[in-house]
Amino acid sequence: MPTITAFERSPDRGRGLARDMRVRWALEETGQDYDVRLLSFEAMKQPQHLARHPFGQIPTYEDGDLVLFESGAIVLHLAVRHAGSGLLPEDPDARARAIAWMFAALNTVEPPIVELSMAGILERDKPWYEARLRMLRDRVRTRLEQLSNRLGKDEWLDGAFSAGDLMMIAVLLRLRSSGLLEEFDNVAAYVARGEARPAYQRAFAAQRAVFQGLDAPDRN
Ligand SMILES: N[C@@H](CCC(=O)N[C@@H](CS)C(=O)NCC(=O)O)C(=O)O
Repeated sequence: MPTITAFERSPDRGRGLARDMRVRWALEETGQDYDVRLLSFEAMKQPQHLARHPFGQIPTYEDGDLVLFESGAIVLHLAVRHAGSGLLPEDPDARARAIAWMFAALNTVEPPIVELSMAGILERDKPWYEARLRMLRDRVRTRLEQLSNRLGKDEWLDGAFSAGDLMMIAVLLRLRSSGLLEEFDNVAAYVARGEARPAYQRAFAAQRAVFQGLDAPDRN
């Protein structure tokens, strides 16, 4: 059974924003049981974990001899490995487009979102904070508007739900408390469709149970 790593005490207080959430979601979509190794911030920087993750972060994924880091690489591995799960389309062109959406989520949409949330944590006391906040919110808004235009009235980004949607929705969820998602009805509805998936719900409950100090709920 694969083992992933996650925060022992997630800074998001169990709101599903840490990046193990996207891996848990992919594991649930592909029907895989998994173990979780919970790590303190200190343990993440120790040699044992640095051997798994050169940057001392979570999540990681271990299955037999395979040790992976980077949430995108892990989700892609799961989608390829469990081809029948439908996380990647069979048609080669559609598959390539789903992977492109994964990269878009991680490389184009997530960076301004991370910058916005980091500013809220680290720069709140700076004299220029309000002006910077406006600029960062506008940068995120630009991406949301572009995504909204592409999505239009469609249910998912490119045909059936795929790993591209999983990654995009996992990234967009980090905007939950910003009020920005609500400015784009179709994007907000898209995120809600993702959250309504039973696999997402199971993953969310499992990571929340860690924060609440409970055992993970029964998966059946
Ligand atoms: N690009 C990496 C980012 C990993 C990352 O930033 N993980 C955060 C938790 S969501 C972390 O471990 N932060 C603690 C730290 O960097 O010390 C991925 O997608 O897996």
